[in-house]
Amino acid sequence: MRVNLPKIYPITDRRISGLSHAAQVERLCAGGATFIQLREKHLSPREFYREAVEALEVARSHNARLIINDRADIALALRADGVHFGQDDLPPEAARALLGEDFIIGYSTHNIEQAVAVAKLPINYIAIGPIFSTASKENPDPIVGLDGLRRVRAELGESVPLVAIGGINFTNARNVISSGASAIAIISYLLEEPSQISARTESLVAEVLNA
Ligand code: TZP
Ligand code: MG
Repeated sequence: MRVNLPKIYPITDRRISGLSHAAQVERLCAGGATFIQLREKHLSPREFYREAVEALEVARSHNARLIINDRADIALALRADGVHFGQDDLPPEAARALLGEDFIIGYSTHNIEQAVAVAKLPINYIAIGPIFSTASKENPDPIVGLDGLRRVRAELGESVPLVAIGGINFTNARNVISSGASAIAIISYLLEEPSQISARTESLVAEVLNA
């Protein structure tokens, strides 16, 4: 399991930002993001594909990597950099067979048992959350907390790329990283003020640089 993750991993949301995926990627990259996930829960696959083509062009122009949430078919059709699955999506083994060895596959988990169970699968990083309470996900799982994150890190060992998600912002970011996260995935803190997306990204990248 290997992928070189930057510490900041923004995730797009059209409803929170009021912007297209491409416009969000543009603002996030302008602030220094280099690894971004497109997350789309409402558009049809065809509409999402169209938006993702544009977003990928923007990402490529900034040398940023782009991960597609939920949809291996769209990720493959686009030749994106990777795909991110939850517990109800395509099994990672099936996705690996479809996508090949070079695709990044990330997998969301919500407790220590799930995180340990998926560590043997052909994936590149494990996500764990929600660390804190979040309004960006429908029906979120119980809060994992920083203690839970520390326990997951201790169980997995130091070498597993571990992404923390859920309720992370400027104020708690350093604590999340010092509790064992390789990277922090963020939706609302970066997107809720559309005019501040680049500025918030830039200050967060600086905040965690030496965390
Ligand atoms: N999975 C666990 S929490 C979450 C997802 C997709 C939402 C994170 O959004 P925010 O706004 O950074 O709390
Ligand atoms: Mg999913």
